[in-house]
Amino acid sequence: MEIFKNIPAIKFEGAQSKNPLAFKYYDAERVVLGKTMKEHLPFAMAWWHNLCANGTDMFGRGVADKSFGQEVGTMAHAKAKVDAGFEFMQKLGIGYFCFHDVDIVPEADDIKETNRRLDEISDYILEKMKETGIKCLWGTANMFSNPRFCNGAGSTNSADVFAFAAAQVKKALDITVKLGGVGYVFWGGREGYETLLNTDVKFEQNNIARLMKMAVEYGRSIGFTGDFYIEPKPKEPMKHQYDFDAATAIGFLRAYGLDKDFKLNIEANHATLAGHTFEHDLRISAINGMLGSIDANQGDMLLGWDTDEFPFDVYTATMCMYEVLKAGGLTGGFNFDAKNRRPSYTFEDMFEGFVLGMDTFALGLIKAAELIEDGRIDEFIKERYASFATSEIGKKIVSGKTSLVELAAYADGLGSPELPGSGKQERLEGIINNILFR
Ligand code: XUL
Ligand code: CO
Repeated sequence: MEIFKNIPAIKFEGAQSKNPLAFKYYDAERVVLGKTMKEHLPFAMAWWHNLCANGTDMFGRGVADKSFGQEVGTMAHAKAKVDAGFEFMQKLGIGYFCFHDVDIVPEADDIKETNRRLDEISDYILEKMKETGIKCLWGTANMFSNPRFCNGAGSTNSADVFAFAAAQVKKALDITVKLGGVGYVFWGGREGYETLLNTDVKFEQNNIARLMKMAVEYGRSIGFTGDFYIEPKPKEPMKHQYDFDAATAIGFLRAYGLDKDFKLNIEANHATLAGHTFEHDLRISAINGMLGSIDANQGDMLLGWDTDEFPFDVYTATMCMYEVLKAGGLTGGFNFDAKNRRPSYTFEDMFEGFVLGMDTFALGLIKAAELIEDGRIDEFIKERYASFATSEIGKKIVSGKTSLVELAAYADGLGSPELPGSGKQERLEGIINNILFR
């Protein structure tokens, strides 16, 4: 039974189209730098925002009706969400989805019953996957919504709650493997603290690492060959979260020997909450060989929280795709961890959010490819460090064949070194505008 009745399959109509339910830039088969857009941009739908969230916020109840004709909180509703989700992804040409355990079934009072429901719904999802060819990008366990996780999951002070979290991770891994997921995510929403006055940071971090190690051991034992991901976020809901940003998460993974099995899932709005640009966290991940997947969304410069908006900012999407192209692509994909604004509560709005996001990233891809082909940025950076490639002393520094003593003796002969050359930021920013708007 068709759920989104008045909404046709979304087609590419080109930049001149005024049809809100058509792609202006995302042309799945268009080839950019040797690969199709579809290959460059493995888009995913986030089950939670798209099929569960109804606009409820701290100040008011939901506005959007996501019952899909069933009583919310029942297994019939869980199945209706599967039907809605697959129809939605098919109509948009989205190849992947991401889920938390409790997005796909209502949580029962007893975990044995929740797990039974997960088995039942994942059978149904698997059928739909076979029918449509749509795949699972990643799964995860929600270890932040239930009150038992108020002090964290891996970082909790309660051994029983830790055990419960472990049980959820185990089951979420089972389901992710059953659905052929490419990755498995840890987003540590409550893995942090409200005050140091009641917190043993070292103990909590050791325990988070213990949970992750057990997840790796179990995952590998049941045939999971994909990547585990940490999704860094500095704060919200906790005042301070341990996976603050890419650099912090990489340090943590290396300190505990988890860096071979984990990569990062970088979310735009999390990077900006950490006081970075999106592209900063992508670059830090990429240069450390840990850029795995992306949660595509954007925040609001004037709001200090995680607004999870559909990406609209083409500058940022261009800089993101520049990083992704330079890194040779993602092993994961682009999950729209994004939700419609509360007043955009219709089914049509759900589609238009994705049309906006997919078009924004398609434009970002086109423009990032042009930037690379243009070559001026690359050329400038190469020139900027040329003294290390051309001068004798520069070559010695880079090859590690010198010492403070030798460099000090060299500096004695320099007098006052010449200024290091202009950074030319304004010229480079002009090149970006030139490529974006020519
Ligand atoms: C929260 C967030 C999560 C993770 C998965 O800010 O991004 O939805 O992506 O738990
Ligand atoms: Co996210």
